[in-house]
Order: sequence, then C-alpha cells, then structure tokens
Amino acid sequence: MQVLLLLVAVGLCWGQYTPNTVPGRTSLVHLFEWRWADIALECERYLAPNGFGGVQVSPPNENIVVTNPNRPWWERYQPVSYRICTRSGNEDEFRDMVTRCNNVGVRIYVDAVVNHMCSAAGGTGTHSTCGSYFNAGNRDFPAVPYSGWDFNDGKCQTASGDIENYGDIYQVRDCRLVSLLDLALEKDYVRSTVAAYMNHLIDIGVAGFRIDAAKHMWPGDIRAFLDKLNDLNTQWFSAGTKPFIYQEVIDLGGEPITGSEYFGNGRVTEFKYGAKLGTVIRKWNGEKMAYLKNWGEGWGFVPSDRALVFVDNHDNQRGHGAGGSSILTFWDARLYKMAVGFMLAHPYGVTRVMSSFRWPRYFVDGQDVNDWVGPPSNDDGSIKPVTINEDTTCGNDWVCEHRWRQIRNMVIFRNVVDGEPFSNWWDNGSNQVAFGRGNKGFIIFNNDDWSLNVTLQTGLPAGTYCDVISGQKEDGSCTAAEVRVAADGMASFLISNKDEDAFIAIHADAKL
Ligand code: QV4
Ligand code: CA
Repeated sequence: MQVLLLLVAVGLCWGQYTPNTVPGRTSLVHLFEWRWADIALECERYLAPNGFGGVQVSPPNENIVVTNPNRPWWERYQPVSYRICTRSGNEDEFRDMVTRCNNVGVRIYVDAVVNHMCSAAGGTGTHSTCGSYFNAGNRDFPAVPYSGWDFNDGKCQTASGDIENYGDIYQVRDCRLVSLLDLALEKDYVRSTVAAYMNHLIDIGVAGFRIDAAKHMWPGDIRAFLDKLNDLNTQWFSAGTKPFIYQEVIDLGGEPITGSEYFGNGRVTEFKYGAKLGTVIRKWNGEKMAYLKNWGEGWGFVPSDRALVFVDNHDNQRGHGAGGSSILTFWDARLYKMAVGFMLAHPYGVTRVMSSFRWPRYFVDGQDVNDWVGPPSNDDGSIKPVTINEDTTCGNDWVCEHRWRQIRNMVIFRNVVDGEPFSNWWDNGSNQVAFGRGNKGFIIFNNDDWSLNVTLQTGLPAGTYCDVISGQKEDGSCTAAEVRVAADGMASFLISNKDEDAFIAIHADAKL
C-alpha cells in the first residue's frame, strides 16, 4: 500500500502537463522560423500586452545547410550539433530572447529534435549553420560528439534502413525516418547527451519542450532522458517546477502506435483535432457544426488534460506530416478564423496558435511543389526581420495570424473564461451553433448559407458587451458591433452568411 501511494505520488509530481504560463495566460503561439531578436521584440510589444502565454520557437540547435532546394524550412529538422546557432540567431541572441520574454511573463518552448541527426545523404563537410564539421556517411558528429556507436543502424531490420511500414512498431522506432540518422536512445550516453542539451536550455530559462518525432522514439527512452532534466530556472519559476512536455505523436487512428502510450511523459499533440475541425467547418463528408456539441473526448480524442491542440501546424499547413486536405490554414482565412475562434473558445486541451510565413504555394496534381520553401530571406540566406506595418500587421511576407484581430481577441477570450464550464450549447441542427463559458463568455457561429437570427441564453450578467470579433472594447466604448444581454441573460444575435466574419464573441472584460 505504501509503495503504491509512493508510486502514485511520484507519478503525480513527475509528469509535466501544465505549460508553466503565468496565471491568467493560456495559449501558446508558434512563431515558425522567426529570429530570436524578433521574438524578443514581439514578446514585449505584442504578446505580453495581449495575454499570450508563450512561444514555441523553431529548433535552436545547429542544423545542416541544404542548398538544393535552396534553404528549405525543413533543414532545421536535420541537426548537426547541439550548439545554439541557427538562422534564427546565436546563443547570445537566444538568451536575450528568453530573458526578455520571461521578464514580461511570456514563456519559451523549444522544439527538441532528438530522435535523429541529419539525413544519411547529408554528405560531409562544414555546411552547417555554425560551421561544425560532420560526416553523415560515417555517422560522425564530432561537435556533439556522436559516432557510429550512437545510431540505430545495427538495430533497424529493414532493407533500406528507413521506415518502410508504419504498421511495424520496431521499424517506426528503430529505423530512419525519411533517411534521418536514427539515434540509439537506449544508450545512456545518448540519453545523457540529449538531456545535457535540454538542460542547457532549461538553465537559460525555457519553460518546456515540443518533442519532435516522439512516435519514432520508445516512450521509455523519452522517459529516460526526461528523468535527467533539471527543474526550471528559479529566476522565473518556483522551485521544483518541471518543464512542460508535449510530444509530437501523429495518431489519426489506424496505426499500432497510439498517443496514449506517451501520456506518462507529458501531453501529446492531438492531430485528430485539426483534421476533424477542418472537415466540419468545410462541411465535408456531411459534417455539421451542430455535431460539435460533444467536441473533445466525445470525438475520440485523447483526454483534455493530455492534449496539445491546434488548427494547423508547420507541417500540415503545407501538406507535410499528416492530416490531409481538410486542414484549414491562413490561405482559407474566412474559415480559418472560425476554426481558431472555435478552438480558443472551447475548453478542450492546451491551445497553440500558428503564425506562418507566406510562400509561393503552387499545386501540381494536388501537390504543392513549393512546400519546401523556407522563411522570407535575403540573398545571403539570412532570415528577414519581421517588420510591423502601421496597421499592426506584419511585413516581409510574415503572416502573423496571431495578430489578426479575431484571433488575438480570442486568445484574450480564452484567458477571461479560463476554468469556466462549457455551457448553454445551442444549435439549429445545421451549422449555426453557440455556447458559453459559465458566466464569463459566449460565442455564436453562422456557417450556414442563410442568415442567423436568434435570441439565446448567454449565461452572462446583464449589460452591453462589445463583440470582440468585429471589433473590441476601447476607451469605454465598442469599436464595432455591440451585444445587449438582458436581465435574464438572453441576447439577440443577427449574423448574415455574407459577413466576412460570421461569428460573434463577447466576454466579461468586453462589457461596457
Ligand atoms: C528524401 C526521401 C527519402 C530519402 C532521402 C535521402 O524522402 O526517402 O531516403 O531523401 O535521399 C526532408 C525531405 C525528404 C528527405 C529528407 C532527408 O523533405 O524528402 O528525404 O529531408 O533528406 C521535416 C519535413 C520533412 C524533412 C525533414 C528533415 O517534414 O519533409 O525531410 O524535416 O529535413 C511523420 C513523422 C513526424 C514528422 C512528419 C513530417 O511521424 O514525426 O512525418 N513530423 C516532425 C516535424 C517535421 C520534421 C520531422 C518530424 C523530422 O514536425 O517538420 O520533418 O524531424 O508523420
Ligand atoms: Ca528512432
């Protein structure tokens, strides 16, 4: 009995399932391929004032330089060493970003690429972002150092050495993902080396990690290197705080490896979420928003307290990874805003907002031939800064979805309604739906081909509220639409199906 209690206690304090955000802040934003200098500025000038909880940054460790094609975004998923040295910046710039973001209460989460190093076809030389020498053919990465002993070549049983069949869990864990040299994480040396890299980042002040390609590592191996991690830096976190962990496991069903195998280590990315939400909002396969009434576990998703959710990510917004064509992105702005709005209003999971760069998307036979194109960059390959236009949007082809009024205001909505129950669901049996979050917030969507005109119970106290989708509350008045909630909590809504934003949201902090 005592042993059992001890085990339960250890289990409870070990796993790190909460994002370590400051109180009142709930959402993460992925500033995909941004420079550290720009993220530091964004924390101070935009993310902190608008209640963002933290930033997922692109992999900060040294990677291979790919020139054919010319500097694709995906070169950053091919590590050469654990030196903090990439196109986003060097270690000094990384430290400056972490310090400045933490100082304004915005957390940094690192994308940890620790399943593999670069491709077996990566060649040899110093074509790496910090100039470290490596020889992929010889499995030699002296800047770590790793050598042939540290890879799974002997363990993998496929003829090619690559993963050939996702139905075979041994291949998926022990063979090479698209030829990426697979680390032997059963070795204590490899585990310790990975942990040392992550501890270096923890000591700098990061709040947690996205574990890249977690499906391709044994859950026990991940556990082994996580067990070696330090507590977070006490300059910003209370003593004994564990890093937030969310593991990239693409589990859309139909494979032997499931996300639930990884719950002991932390949260997992729930890819069904964006795939299904895209299908519903696109009204494909006979789906309707009315079916969202039991969204979450009711749709076969992992438990809410184990899920990290998003409408799109850096892979599936361009056809990489999984999820398929239903995924909504900034390219489908009208539907995308509804999807992100729904996600941020709904209590399920920890939410991550995507922030992208524009690329010359070009489909040939349904396939985007420019899916590799890297971030906006200068002729010398350096990443262009994120410039800010007069109207607060971003320049230089940075999309900055997180700055779109509708999305930014829904990030605030989620903070305001945090902890409040899902309540007062209403639907018309089709694609007009509404729900509240206790007595703090209410949202209503019209995704039908006709207008919406209803009076509903909002659960909110009487008063005049600013719609935070068409505008917001500013200097004591609404910049756009207002909603009047009567003494009994009822309010009338009118939404044309022709509106650019066919949804309305109100919350306690937007009350006049
Ligand atoms: C190609 C061929 C191989 C061949 C090899 C060598 O496909 O068969 O053996 O050349 O000649 C890039 C290229 C890919 C190339 C590979 C190695 O796109 O064509 O292989 O490099 O040179 C990103 C990209 C990948 C990219 C990789 C490394 O998405 O296209 O590969 O970075 O640069 C699964 C996984 C999941 C994964 C997802 C994409 O379960 O874990 O695929 N998602 C994460 C990241 C993702 C990243 C990786 C994992 C790898 O989110 O961005 O892949 O770190 O679903
Ligand atoms: Ca592996």
